[in-house]
Amino acid sequence: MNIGITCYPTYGGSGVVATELGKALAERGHSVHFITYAMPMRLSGFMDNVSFHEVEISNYPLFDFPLYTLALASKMVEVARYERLDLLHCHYAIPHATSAYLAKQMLNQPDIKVITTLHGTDITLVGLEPSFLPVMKFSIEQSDGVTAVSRFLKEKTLTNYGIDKDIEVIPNFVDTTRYRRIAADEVLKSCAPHGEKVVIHTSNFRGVKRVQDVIYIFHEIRKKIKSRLLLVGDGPERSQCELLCRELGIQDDVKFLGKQAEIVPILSTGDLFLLPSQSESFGLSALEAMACEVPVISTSVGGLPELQVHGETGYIAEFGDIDRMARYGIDLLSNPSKHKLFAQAARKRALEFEATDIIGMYERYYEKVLSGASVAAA
Ligand code: GMT
Repeated sequence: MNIGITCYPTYGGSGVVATELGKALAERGHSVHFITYAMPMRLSGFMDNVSFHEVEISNYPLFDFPLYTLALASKMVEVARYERLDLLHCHYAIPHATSAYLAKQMLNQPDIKVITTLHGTDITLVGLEPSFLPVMKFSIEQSDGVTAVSRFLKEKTLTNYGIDKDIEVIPNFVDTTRYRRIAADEVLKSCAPHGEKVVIHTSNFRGVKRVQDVIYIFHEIRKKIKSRLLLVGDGPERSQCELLCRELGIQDDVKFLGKQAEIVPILSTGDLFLLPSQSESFGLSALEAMACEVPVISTSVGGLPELQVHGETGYIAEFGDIDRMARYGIDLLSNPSKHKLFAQAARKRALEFEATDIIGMYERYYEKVLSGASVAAA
């Protein structure tokens, strides 16, 4: 198949899923064309069957705001024509699904199919804003196929937007041959040189991630257990988080590692992963940690209970219940035999989201949509 993939190229779950999916499809012999405004974060170096098409946005003085949706639509048309695309797969509905709809109208080729994968905040947050809601509903309904990364997100989409459409649930995935616990002496030597327990959080430091809660939970854990906190990623809340660590006087035990391209050696030092999000449609970062044998303590929001097994792979608590999450953390970190069982269970659960299987689900879904099989009726 000739597949166009559009995603956000920045640090974030939807871009990671789109890029890893594209690379895996290319390895299976498909021709994959990434269409976006910058090289996706996890796409570097030459790869057979993969090309990158940059969307250029012109800055005419009359335009107060960049017209990315339109520039993307035009680039989609160009790539679809020259590369004879069979389908355009949009990750994150806003504005990608809208651009793809426009592109399809301009192409006037009913055979080219548009598939939209919903990732989370496109549905739960941004899309609900009155300025976007009608165009979101329209663009989702006009897609030839729609997938969501959890049952939670599927239900949310159907109820929030009143959409009469079948949505296929295809969960996030992880390459468990790459994401596995490895010896990570270098990272340990630098981040936890005196045998401290390692607590990890990775995110884009947006409000919904509640990184401040991570710090408060760690603050409680640290009172009982010699430990270090590794914070991976960057974003709007980072400065506030650095300030909070100083106010709590724990700055020497918290390392802000910033955006990291290679996460496995870091996760491999982990004893505990914290994800106290306010909203999380799936929780790819938790899955990646689990694959590296790191038990997870998370909230019960969104799709997290579809990934995590409470009392087996980690613990689940109510959103905002910092004390409970801290107690769970102390319990796990002070009980080595229990911790070992949880670490093994986390890895076992992650194997259920093995990339090879989930990529196959996408491939089969593509075939279904391309064959014109009905995916329209719920
Ligand atoms: O979590 C983020 O803020 C990034 C966001 C994105 O769109 O890049 O992640 C969303 O998509 C991921 C991949 O499908 C999911 O694993 C995340 O749970 C989801 N984030 C939220 O729903 C907040």
